[in-house]
Amino acid sequence: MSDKKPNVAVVGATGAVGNQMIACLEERNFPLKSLRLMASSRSAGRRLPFRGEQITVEELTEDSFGDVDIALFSAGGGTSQRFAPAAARSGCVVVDNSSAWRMDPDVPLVVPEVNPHAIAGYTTKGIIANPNCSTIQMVVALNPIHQKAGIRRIVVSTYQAVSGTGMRAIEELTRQTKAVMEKKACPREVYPHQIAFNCLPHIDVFLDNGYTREEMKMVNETHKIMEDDAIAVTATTVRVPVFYGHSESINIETRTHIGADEVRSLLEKAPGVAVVDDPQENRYPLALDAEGQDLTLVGRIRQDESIANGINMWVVADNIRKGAATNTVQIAEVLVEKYL
Ligand code: NAP
Ligand code: 3JN
Repeated sequence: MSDKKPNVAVVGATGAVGNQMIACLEERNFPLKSLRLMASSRSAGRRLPFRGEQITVEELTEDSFGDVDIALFSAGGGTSQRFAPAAARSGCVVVDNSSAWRMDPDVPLVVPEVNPHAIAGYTTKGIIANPNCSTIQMVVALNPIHQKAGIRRIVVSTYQAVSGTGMRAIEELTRQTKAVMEKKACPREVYPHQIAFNCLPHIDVFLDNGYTREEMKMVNETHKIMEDDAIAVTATTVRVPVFYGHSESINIETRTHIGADEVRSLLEKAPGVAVVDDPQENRYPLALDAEGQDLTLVGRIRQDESIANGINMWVVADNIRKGAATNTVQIAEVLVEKYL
């Protein structure tokens, strides 16, 4: 592309992630020539605002991509599986938010702060995958430590906001919270249990090994992004009654010793990270502070006193922004700048 102003499409434009992608393209002044918005037939004809204009949502079909240079997908794994190859065949590069292509060896899985070089591999299939939100914020915080001291093992527990499940879950938490406060019956549609005033140790489906698919995404995607299968990773993923912002308690064991102060100063210089770590002043990362911005917040950094080379930390990011939409748009920015 000579003038470096691509025609862009957002697929899944009416969803929680797609909506935020449109906002990110606008906020970051993404250099595009045109923007097309696509969803299912249910939403075709709806109009959504972009740069002061109203864009009409089109129904996604295999013929949708004729003049599109970059397509940002967030319409679920099935839609990506079916339509991303068609888009790529018509010459467009797909940046896909679903898990459909993440572990395909011919598809780069990218967090721009960690492995931007991997984007070069997009030419084989014309698809680049965006990792799971819980993986993204974890590797942004851990990669600088891995580069310095080598991470041997990661033990992570997540506290994930309902927006990670989409628009219907945001509505479900709102409805249930109101119902409980008003002492009315609490309707359940999205989650198998009440989410209001509760914590569910269950995200995505259970697998034969007893882990959930969300937990195994964190294991497998971390290996691929950090390009090191030797890192031992174990995860417990939990849904909590928070609207936006995933929080993670992370414990690591490093190969060589690194002190909490050194971790703090490494992370203060790390791309995409803000250290919020002054417990005496009650300053630590909070979901409410992460909401609406793009940094990964890290705090409660301290030595794990139970082992020789251990560190504990608390890591929070906006799951819909850095965990999904912003990371996707950042990938597209590198693509335009370096590869198209
Ligand atoms: P959502 O709020 O439920 O929105 C789903 C979007 O997909 C809507 O725009 C919907 O359009 C569209 N869609 C559904 N089926 C379609 C079809 N057959 N053809 C075209 N469009 C279709 O969900 P969300 O939270 O935005 O998440 C969407 C997807 O993004 C997820 O399924 C997941 O794969 C991915 N995601 C990734 C992360 C991450 O960790 N990186 C986080 C959250 C989500 P209609 O309005 O027409 O129904
Ligand atoms: O639950 C969360 O907080 C993140 C959810 C991500 C998600 C939701 C539905 C389908 C994914 C994902 O990105 O891993 C998928 C998927 O498997 O595509």
